[in-house]
Amino acid sequence: MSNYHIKHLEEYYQVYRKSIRYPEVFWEEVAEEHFVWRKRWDKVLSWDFTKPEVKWFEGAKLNITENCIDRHLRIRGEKTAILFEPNNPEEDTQHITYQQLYERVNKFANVLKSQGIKKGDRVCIYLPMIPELAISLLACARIGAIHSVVFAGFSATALATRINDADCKMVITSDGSYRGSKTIDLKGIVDEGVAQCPCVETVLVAKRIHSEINMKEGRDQWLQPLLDAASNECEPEIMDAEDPLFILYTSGSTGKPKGMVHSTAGYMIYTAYTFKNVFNYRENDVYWCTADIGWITGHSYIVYGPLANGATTVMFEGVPNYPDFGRFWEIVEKHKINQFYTAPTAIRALAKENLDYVEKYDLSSLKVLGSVGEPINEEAWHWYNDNVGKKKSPIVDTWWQTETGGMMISPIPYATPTKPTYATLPLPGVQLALMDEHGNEITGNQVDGRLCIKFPWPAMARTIWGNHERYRETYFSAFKNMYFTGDGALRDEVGYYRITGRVDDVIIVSGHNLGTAPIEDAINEHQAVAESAIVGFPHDVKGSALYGFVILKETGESRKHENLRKEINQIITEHIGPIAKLDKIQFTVGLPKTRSGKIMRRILRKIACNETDNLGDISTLLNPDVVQSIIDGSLVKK
Ligand code: 6R9
Repeated sequence: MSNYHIKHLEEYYQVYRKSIRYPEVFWEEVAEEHFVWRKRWDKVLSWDFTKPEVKWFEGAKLNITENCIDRHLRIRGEKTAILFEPNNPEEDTQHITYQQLYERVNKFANVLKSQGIKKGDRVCIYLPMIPELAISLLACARIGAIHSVVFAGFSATALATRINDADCKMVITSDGSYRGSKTIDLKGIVDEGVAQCPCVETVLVAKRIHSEINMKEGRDQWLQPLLDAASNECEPEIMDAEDPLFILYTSGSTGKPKGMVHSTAGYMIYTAYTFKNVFNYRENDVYWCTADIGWITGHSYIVYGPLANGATTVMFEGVPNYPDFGRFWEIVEKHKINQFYTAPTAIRALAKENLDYVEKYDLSSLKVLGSVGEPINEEAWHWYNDNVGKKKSPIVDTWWQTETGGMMISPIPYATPTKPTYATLPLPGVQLALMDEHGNEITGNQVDGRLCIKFPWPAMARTIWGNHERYRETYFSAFKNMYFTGDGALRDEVGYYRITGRVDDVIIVSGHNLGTAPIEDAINEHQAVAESAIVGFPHDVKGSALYGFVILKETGESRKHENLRKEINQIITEHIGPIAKLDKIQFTVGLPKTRSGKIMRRILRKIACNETDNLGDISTLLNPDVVQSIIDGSLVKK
């Protein structure tokens, strides 16, 4: 891609205004400048949010892997595309060049074909963070098969539900995986899950931990011998712009997970454009996103966005605390990482530990720090800024969703002045609206409301797999002609946006709307507090009152807890006002979290309301054990 970057705030506003006034011209220019098209589009955009139907670059033909791999070979063939950092720091890093990536993807694509996978077939990928994961996504895309990656931490039941929903013919997995000092029997989980999936004909198995596993005759095949026998040339399948590229499941507030369907051309240009601008990516930078490819962040900003830019993207197999809490920083120093992208939950966990773990390493290569997945609280923001970025690397707090495909609100580094806890300004092409509960747009600044998007952007999901009506109902029915995000946001005096949390997390106390995030921010400011979560519970006078679950850095003696409760409420009063004071504060060992690190408030709400006999499915939690400790009021880790 060209070297063009937005360089200062005024330029951002110019680009933004143009992108809003002439969205089709704007995106057409992005598409024309940077990509390989087998056939040009007939029409840039057609859309109707009532159906809803959105089409970008209709008539165009392309293959995304030609754009992510083939076209780099001439000038970047020997450049590292994927830098694989294993779980065990003693094991060698692997550098996969663009040329090697080309060969490995082509071989893998030929294996898929030889196993009967054709354009439009769904392939489930259940792999740890090893190179085969990125390669298998690209191999599917090479032949036009639709990949459906399931995070390899989900249970057998969760896996089976997703395989059946998308009617996958094949599952790609490994014998097992490493996670810190542990190993996980992935193939065992797949066996249990696939037993409930009549649609699965083949299971391909990569070797990672060399464990003894069962191979089911007629269904299971070792990957390596098939790769060895395959040719390293595979003609790319020429796809329509709107052909589905992948399905990725996200959990809704109710019902079964939603298989969000992303299409090819729009997703490609949007992830490429946002990657380059939000990370200020320059040729020869080394970029690292710590997410797992099992989440949208990994799809868009480990695989497709970086590779479409010919970047070097790091894949890390391990965890932040193995062999110790310095692992992230050791890797930053070792590979001279320039852009580092992680989640607030990881930052908070590391901020609890001794600063020596950070200070030991040379982090001077860092130029941009990213945050994604949840609101970043003020304390974590400062810790990240002070200790990792040394106050010289801008933090890009990027707001977006599985459904949006790419980042939507974020500072442009070195152009947009950052402000702690603010995702700041919409990216070019993104038209936001804040709506009130009567369906009216709230104009002006210093206001808050429900965050909606008024105009299509290229990477938006096109439907929910097999259930278009649910797609319409969930995202396009709350507000006329708008995509509703499910989040609340405020717009400050200069037009910066701050995400205030899921709208379903809003708690109304004595008629005042309170977002959970600002209260949690305030509590986390207390020096004894590691993390907290707020929910509402019924109250005679106030309607709802606030219940806080608080993790302390050190449990300490219980006689001190009463004082701590007072101090926490004092801080809340100082930050927000007495209205936001908590009626109940429970100190706890942990908070129930989803695999991607989001607090499951639904469960905490039930505990706060004493409805513990009906907690719903907790099997997909990262830490299901913690639920019983909270119910018991125990401060001891199980
Ligand atoms: C990319 C991703 C989406 C939800 C989203 C919002 C929350 C994500 C955020 C953020 C505040 C940010 N969220 N980024 N909240 N600030 N920078 O995380 O996708 O897993 O689908 O989650 O996450 O609530 O609606 P996904």
